[in-house]
Amino acid sequence: MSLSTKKPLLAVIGRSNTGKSSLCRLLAPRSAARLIKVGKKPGVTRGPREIDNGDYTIVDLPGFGYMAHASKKFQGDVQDRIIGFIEERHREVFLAIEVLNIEAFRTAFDKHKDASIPFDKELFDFLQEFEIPTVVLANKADKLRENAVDAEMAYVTEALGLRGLPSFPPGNLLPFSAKEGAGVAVLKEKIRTYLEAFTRD
Ligand SMILES: Nc1nc2c(ncn2[C@@H]2O[C@H](COP(=O)(O)OP(=O)(O)OP(=O)(O)O)[C@@H](O)[C@H]2O)c(=O)[nH]1
Ligand SMILES: [Mg+2]
Repeated sequence: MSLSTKKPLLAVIGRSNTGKSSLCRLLAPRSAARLIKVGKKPGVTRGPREIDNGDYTIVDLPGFGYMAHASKKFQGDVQDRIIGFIEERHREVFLAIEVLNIEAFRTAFDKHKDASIPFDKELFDFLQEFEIPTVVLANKADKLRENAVDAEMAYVTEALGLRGLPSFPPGNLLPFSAKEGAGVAVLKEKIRTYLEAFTRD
């Protein structure tokens, strides 16, 4: 086992193209950030990729859902790998960040909700079952008009069933923009708090 895998893990998960790797770039040291691939088309990260970030390790997981040039079977395999990762490593994870594209969340979620439980929701519930502290990051907020952000955040609260969850403080749903750096200071503070609580216990 390499040294970095022994550090507590920050798991970055979510649908493809939501900005997970862009977020990892913002958190990682500059030398590592340069090596993280970001792309316009969904399905760029085929990881999980582990990034050493000093006292913890960031894990950039591949995105689920639609991916360019990938079969349905491959997409299903990715979901299985994300679930497998959580099952195997949950004891090491001090915080999971579920990244959403807040501009597209409602449309993507509505498309699936009658047929099955959308994977966004399944994944969130799965993290709670393993008692992994979770932050839901409403990324790409810069794409919405300022007065539209609140309504989309309220939709996410309903869709993921975040209201009144003892394991989920309301402040853990954060508006964010990896492009403009909005929300980074608040997020870094939360990461510190959860890391300290994890290493203390
Ligand atoms: N407008 C805007 N674009 C963003 C933001 N964050 C990421 N992007 C863009 O969204 C696209 C996807 O970003 P990635 O960071 O590669 O997304 P990902 O979730 O890692 O994607 P996969 O690895 O394919 O699952 C890129 O073109 C980014 O530049 C944001 O906050 N605002
Ligand atoms: Mg990626």
